[in-house]
Amino acid sequence: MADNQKMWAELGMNLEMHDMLCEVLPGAIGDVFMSQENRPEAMDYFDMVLADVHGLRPSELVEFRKNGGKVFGTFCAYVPDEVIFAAGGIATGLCAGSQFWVPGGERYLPANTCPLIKAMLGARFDKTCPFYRLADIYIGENTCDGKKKAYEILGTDVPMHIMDLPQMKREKDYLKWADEIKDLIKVVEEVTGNKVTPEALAENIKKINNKRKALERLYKLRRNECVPISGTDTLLISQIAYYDDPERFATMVNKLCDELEQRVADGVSVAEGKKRILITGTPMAIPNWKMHNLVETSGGIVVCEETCTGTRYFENQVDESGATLDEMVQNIANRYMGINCACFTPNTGRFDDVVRLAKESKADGVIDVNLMFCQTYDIEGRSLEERCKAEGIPFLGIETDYTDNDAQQLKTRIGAFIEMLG
Ligand code: BJ8
Repeated sequence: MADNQKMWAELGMNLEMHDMLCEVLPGAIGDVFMSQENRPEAMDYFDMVLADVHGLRPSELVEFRKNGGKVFGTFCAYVPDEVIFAAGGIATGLCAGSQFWVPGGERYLPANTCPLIKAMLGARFDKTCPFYRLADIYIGENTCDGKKKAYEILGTDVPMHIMDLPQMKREKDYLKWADEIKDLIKVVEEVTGNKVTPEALAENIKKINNKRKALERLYKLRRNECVPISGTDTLLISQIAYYDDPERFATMVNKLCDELEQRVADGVSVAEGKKRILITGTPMAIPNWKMHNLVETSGGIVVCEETCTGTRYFENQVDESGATLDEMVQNIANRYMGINCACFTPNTGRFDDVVRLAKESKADGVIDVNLMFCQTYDIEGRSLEERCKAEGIPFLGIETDYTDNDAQQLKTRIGAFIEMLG
């Protein structure tokens, strides 16, 4: 802890304010995670990462930078980590899931902005997150309007590169995204001073694919009648995926999956008598565990997340057969364009995904969770509800933020929905 204090001071953090943030974390971890019964032993690793979330990984990244390495902060599931690692850099997600950062963001943004965006700016400008301090450059993307404009404000304080994500999925859009990835390659080469070679890119395509495969294995295990792990624990793992070392992360997830396979064989379940719920909607950045906690303390078990802290992050591998840099870049572009974010039009692929995943995970019902003031997901929610209803899938739409103000009211609604599932 003393070492952490020194590191945080050297990163120019606001230590007094950061102490206030650190004070609430142990209580939240106890309430949300440690209160669960019958957790897999291999969750130890992820618990440890969480308990020292601002110490463990940041100290590795600080060390990496001392040796000349460059760290790239990212915000979106569309940013291809492969090319950053291929240049010898490290990509780290910049999470924005805490209410603690929202008031800081409101100093720069209208109050009616999505809490994720407000938290992004609060984390940076309040100087209370080591990841936001240590990243050499941020990689943003043109997705929703709020993020786009917020990046302009972040760019006054930190170097930023914005990727222009197409918002339709025509052939020319796939080519355009490949072009954007080539521009990103130029940026990472410039920042790191290293060339992205075909060999390095091929190696890192495999590395990130392995991480995806580990997560896919984990998610498939949740489809069993015996659900061997809670949704709350799985969400934590998906959140950590954004910033942990990819190889170590894949190893630890696979180790956990070995244990979960044994649990399934032994008939160990954390879902006895609970209703199976698929959650879809906006991403749940660390430490936003609100919905999972509410569902899983109201008679439900979350068996799948169709979100960017869920299947959108790992479904579909990058084709590993590319021989040239151009082929590899196009293969990367094709994989990422397969993500179905509400900033695209049309986005019916997401509806197909939700229906497919609900069937695969044998969900009894779907809960669509929208972060307040996120227009794209909010508007899309209506069509998603119609589609789910047409498929005979019970559906509940929820809009919420990072505060606990609505927790009781949500618990009542979720409890009633779960009861209605029979
Ligand atoms: S690929 S979901 S991570 S943009 S910030 S859209 S909640 S108003 S985060 Fe996202 Fe990439 Fe899409 Fe995924 Fe809404 Fe808030 Fe915008 Fe948000």
